Amino acid sequence: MASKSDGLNLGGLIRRGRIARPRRVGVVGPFHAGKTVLLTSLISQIKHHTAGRLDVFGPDVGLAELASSADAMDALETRSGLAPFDYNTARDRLAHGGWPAKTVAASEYRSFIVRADDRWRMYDLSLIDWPGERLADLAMVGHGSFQRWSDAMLHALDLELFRPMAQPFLSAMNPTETDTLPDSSATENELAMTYRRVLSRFVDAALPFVTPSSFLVDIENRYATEQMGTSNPTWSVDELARLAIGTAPGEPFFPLSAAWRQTAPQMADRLTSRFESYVAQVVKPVADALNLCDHILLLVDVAHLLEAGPSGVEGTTRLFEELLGWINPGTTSTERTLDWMAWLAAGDSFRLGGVRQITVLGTQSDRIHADDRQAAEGLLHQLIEPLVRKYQVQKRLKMKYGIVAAVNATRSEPIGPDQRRKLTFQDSGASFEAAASTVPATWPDSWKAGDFAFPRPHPRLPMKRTQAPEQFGLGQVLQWILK
Ligand SMILES: Nc1nc2c(ncn2[C@@H]2O[C@H](COP(=O)(O)OP(=O)(O)OP(=O)(O)O)[C@@H](O)[C@H]2O)c(=O)[nH]1
Ligand SMILES: [Mg+2]
Repeated sequence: MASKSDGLNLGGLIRRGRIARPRRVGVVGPFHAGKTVLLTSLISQIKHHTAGRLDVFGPDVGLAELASSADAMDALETRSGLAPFDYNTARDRLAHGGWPAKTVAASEYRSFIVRADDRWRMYDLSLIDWPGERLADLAMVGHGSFQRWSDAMLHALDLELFRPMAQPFLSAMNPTETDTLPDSSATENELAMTYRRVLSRFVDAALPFVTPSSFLVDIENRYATEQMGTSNPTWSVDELARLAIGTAPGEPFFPLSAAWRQTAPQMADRLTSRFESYVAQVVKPVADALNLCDHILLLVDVAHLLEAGPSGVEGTTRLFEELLGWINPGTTSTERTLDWMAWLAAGDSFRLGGVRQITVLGTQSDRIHADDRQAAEGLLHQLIEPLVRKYQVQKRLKMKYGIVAAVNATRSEPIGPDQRRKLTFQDSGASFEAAASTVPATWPDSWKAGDFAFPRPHPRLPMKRTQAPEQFGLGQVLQWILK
């Protein structure tokens, strides 16, 4: 591995005209998919891998990080303007046997990296992390106006997947002609409460469509249930009223049907202006950071989807469909030509095209028995391929698929005649064994939540600060990112 004694000195290298290769990677996936753990482990692998172990550019080629946004002195500035990713705290948690805290604010890790065998090129890598909840809000930017967002939301809430949970709100939005529709704050509060109830049902059903996401992570980036003082909300009127659907609990917005917009124009105006200020303050920064990316790591926890049952799979598929529609990945040949011309004129810093590659990663795969991981990768293909095909054909989107464990916390025992899958892991110094379900070769035709179960281990100890977590699949991911 390269070291200072090999002559790697940042100031000197840049002065000597090192060629920078920008790599802008967005780590995307529903909440709890494993984004922050993946980012933490990836960074740790870059910083502390043992030569030959990670095998990104061949067994003898190490990577060296020259500077990063997590450095104590002269930290690099982030490219997106987001806060720097708090690598040190996340790594510290892992090193002490805990998982990093739930993400509440978007952040970026920026890093200058060289390969030990090619020191004239430097990767200028940005890895961007979000709280998964914020992804559900992107539709607001996609639809562009309160009116269009409202119509699209009401249409979506009427789908089979959501209707049973959204019915009271849908009925309120479609008042019969005999109803009186007072244009008052009291009506607004009542409708806001009905909408909050729908969101609380989505939370209970683990459907990733809680928007405005301030209901879960408020705009001060506080985890909303923490403010309630409970991780098991009862969704009482009191509790619900404290959760913001907008920039503040007292200034709610929710989708408003055309009928209401016509009969209650003052309420419509209030909601429109709250929508706009929420988009500017909360959604736009996330959308802008996503716009910056040319490579998306799309994270899917296959074990969790099996555990969650068909509605979890349908909800995730829908979220991805919306996300892909919003990102519109791939580039047309015109864009590629323009890009190339711009590059000739302005150099590497200029870029018109958007996302060129999506890497789909099955995360937390150490929760799945080693003999079933290929089947899990098959499920990943079956889930995502139909969603990306049109972008591959029309816009030459590059796709990769992989199965990873950013922190491998289990060992798979040999499968005996009973076909049971046993995993061993450690907790507080003691060794435990737990059964994991068998992963089917195709998504089952019908099953229900609870039919599948996979253990949830703690990370293994001890992990020194300067020792990268044991993982699998990340060498390949780094190769795809840096290539
Ligand atoms: N066994 C195992 N568990 C993992 C791994 N990665 C994540 N997990 C588990 O999944 C949980 C969520 O991981 P995070 O990385 O925080 O998830 P996230 O996608 O960042 O979630 P949000 O920040 O809520 O959007 C962790 O607390 C762990 O319990 C892994 O590689 N192996
Ligand atoms: Mg996170």
